[in-house]
Amino acid sequence: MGSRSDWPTMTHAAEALDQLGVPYEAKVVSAHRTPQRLYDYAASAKSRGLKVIIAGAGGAAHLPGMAASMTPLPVLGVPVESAALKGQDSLLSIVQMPGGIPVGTLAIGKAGARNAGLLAAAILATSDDALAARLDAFRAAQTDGVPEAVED
Ligand code: RP5
Repeated sequence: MGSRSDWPTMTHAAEALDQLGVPYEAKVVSAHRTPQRLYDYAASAKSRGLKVIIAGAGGAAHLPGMAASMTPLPVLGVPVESAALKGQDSLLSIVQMPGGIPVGTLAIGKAGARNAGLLAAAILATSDDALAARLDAFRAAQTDGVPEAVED
């Protein structure tokens, strides 16, 4: 994520990964304030054994696109809600990638972060049967948890 201030949002991605037993690392890597750290992180991600990158950032959110430009790994972008424009700026700057370097962009804020965790797990589950089974169980439990009646 681009800042420690993104963690209250991005922790929802971490929670989803925890729930599904997917190991991860959580780091602050700013495209604007720590460009060399971003270069080092993205350029070494695949050789360090990472499989998917979730990049959350707000405002003029260059982190996901810049990370995607420097790694062949799939990059999922989470637009963090900004104070000035409520994350519209984050969303548009992440989703409007020019053709050639894709970023899979999620919803603004908490839902997007949670879904980024779930989507990362789904990507990993295509080559991990045990994780696929955990994901199926999670989805079934979620379905079971939705009562049809409007009240008890
Ligand atoms: C972005 O600027 C970060 O991703 C964060 O969402 C936003 C504001 O950062 P802080 O000023 O709170 O550190 O780079």
